[in-house]
Amino acid sequence: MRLTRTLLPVMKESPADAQIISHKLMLRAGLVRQTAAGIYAWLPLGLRVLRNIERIVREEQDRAGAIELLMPTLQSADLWRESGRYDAYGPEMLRIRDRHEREMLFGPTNEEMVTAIFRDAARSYRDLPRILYHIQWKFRDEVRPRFGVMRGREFLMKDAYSFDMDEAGARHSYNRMFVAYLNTFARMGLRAIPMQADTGPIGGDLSHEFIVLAETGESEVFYHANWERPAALRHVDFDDVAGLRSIVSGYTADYAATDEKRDAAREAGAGDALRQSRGVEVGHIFYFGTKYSSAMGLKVQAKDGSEVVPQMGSYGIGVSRLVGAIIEASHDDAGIVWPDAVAPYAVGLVNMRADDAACATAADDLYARLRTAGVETLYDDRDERGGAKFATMDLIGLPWQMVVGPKGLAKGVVELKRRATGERHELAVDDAVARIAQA
Ligand code: P5A
Repeated sequence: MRLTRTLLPVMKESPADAQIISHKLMLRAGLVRQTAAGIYAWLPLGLRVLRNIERIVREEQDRAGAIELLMPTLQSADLWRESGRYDAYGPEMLRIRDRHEREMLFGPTNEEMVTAIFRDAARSYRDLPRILYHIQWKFRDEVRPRFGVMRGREFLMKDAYSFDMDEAGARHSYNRMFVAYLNTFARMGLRAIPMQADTGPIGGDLSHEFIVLAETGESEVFYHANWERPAALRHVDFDDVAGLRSIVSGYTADYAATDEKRDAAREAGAGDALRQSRGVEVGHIFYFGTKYSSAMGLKVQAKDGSEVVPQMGSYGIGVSRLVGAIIEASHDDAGIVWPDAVAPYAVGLVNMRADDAACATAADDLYARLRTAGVETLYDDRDERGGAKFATMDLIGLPWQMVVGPKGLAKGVVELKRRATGERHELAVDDAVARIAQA
């Protein structure tokens, strides 16, 4: 993409209303614009990051055996009356009336809707187990939307729902999502710590939050020093019940807890290995048994002909929140440092001297070659000074920068800079293209 053809409104100064670094950088780097309190438009660069995160989430859900569908954002109040949550949910629910005065709402979550869909579709044990998920916008009328997309009112969530014949099956589904989440966050370059959590308005008796450590996070966390090790990606057989159980128990053995459980953390004897930090909740999983299935009359026939009320769980990932969380975890004084897997473009191509015809021709040629090699490239072809272009590239944080200048050209080389480390190398043009194409 040529920078002169896209919409990339970068800002030198931080907007006054942004308090935390990820919010400041998202506005300065032209990723999002607020359109109302807690509601954001995704500009082209931000949308590319959001789509990359979605893709990783989707791939890992599919790998774990979950099945994608798409449910609407608007729901009927009657659906929520079936579970009893319509009155219980309170002012966080955005309630709407249509032209016939029918009561509707903008969905804050989908337990009711998916239970109704499954109730109409599933007849017997042959239809279970199933994990259904979608990636869809949610609305929660938070009292204090803040920190940009980290606590928005409208936000993108991946929500999955599991249906099993018995508790053992439901725990296996829970473990599938638990391990899928470890892999999902590791692929994004994040260390996310699973912590036992309260279930709040979703209900149930088993729950974990996945927390990314960041000083500006909203949750105070206590954890075992072992969690500071980087997470390894796993090749997992998701159908292996005992194997998954042992992975999960291995991960939950090292102590981790949120604020309220601080004293329990001390008592658990974490001792010198106990660390304290703040963190951002990027995922939350719940096992709640028959809470929704029994309230909403979901029943299926067992093998022996008896009727069984399926056991359920639900599993959320804050897809739009992750954009902020990744920036919190990966930035420096000059701007964002995108992990390769989620970066909006792999490389930023900079023509240092827009006024030099030979440089412009060489940069145009490199842009064509990178595109032919299938490398996602943002080409800064603006009529601007080199210094301003370098500042923009550092701010928007693409993993590689390729710089074309008159001195290098005379020698037949371009400069390749790795954003994360600042390392620079001069490479022959062919080698530079090949180097990036391999990365
Ligand atoms: C699990 C899936 C649920 O809603 N029902 C369906 C369950 N869980 S949750 O913890 O309430 O939300 C799941 C994740 O969504 C993100 N999130 C938010 N992101 C941005 N702004 C918000 N206001 C917001 N609220 C929740 C979090 O990442 C959370 O873990």
